[in-house]
Amino acid sequence: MSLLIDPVQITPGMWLLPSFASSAQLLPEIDQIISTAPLRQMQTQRGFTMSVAMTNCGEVGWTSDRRGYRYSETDPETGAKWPAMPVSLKNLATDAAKTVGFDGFEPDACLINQYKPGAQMGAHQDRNERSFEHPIVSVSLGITARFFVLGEENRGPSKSVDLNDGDVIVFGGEARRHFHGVRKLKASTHPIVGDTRWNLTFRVAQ
Ligand code: MD3
Ligand code: FE
Repeated sequence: MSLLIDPVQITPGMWLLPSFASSAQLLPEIDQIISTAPLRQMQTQRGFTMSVAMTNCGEVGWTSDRRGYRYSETDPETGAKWPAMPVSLKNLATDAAKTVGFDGFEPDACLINQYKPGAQMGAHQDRNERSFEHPIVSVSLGITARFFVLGEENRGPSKSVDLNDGDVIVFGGEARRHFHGVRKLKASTHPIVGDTRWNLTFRVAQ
């Protein structure tokens, strides 16, 4: 099935695989994860509450609080290990990366972002991972969001892409370092997912 997908290069190193993933298949996996590692709105170092609700699966998970951003082996809310990354999710990420030339992508972390209408993510770089040499694979499910990407600096012209249900993006090479974010989510409804957008980002953190 996935072999029929034509990757589209958005910028050097940034590849879109339209409809590569299936929300009907992935939603039960997400439900299982959030039943043990509940969604939470994290605090930034400056004391703001993020509008996106987050959790993780994998060997380590990304967290933020007044002490800063980091990867942790345990969920600070429960003290327990993060739920394991389901094999089906890991294989999806590995397949997507391989489709655009990144063989052997073995993520050890998956950040799960839940957007409700009005939620957004300001421009940032992902730089808490040990190395930039591995790509990041992003899976979007549910209602459409407008994603934007800049360059190595948080200024200048941006490029925008609408991310629809099932779309997968692979960020490798120079795109891996680029500032990016998500515009405020407009209210809408997806027939399976409802009034929600999910984004899963698969990373090699350690
Ligand atoms: C480009 N999430 O979780 S996914 C994030 O839709 C994040 O929830 C957004 O940015 C979301 O960090 C965008 C696309 C994405 C993820 C990681 C990247 C783009 C990236 C890392 C480097 C460059
Ligand atoms: Fe990011």
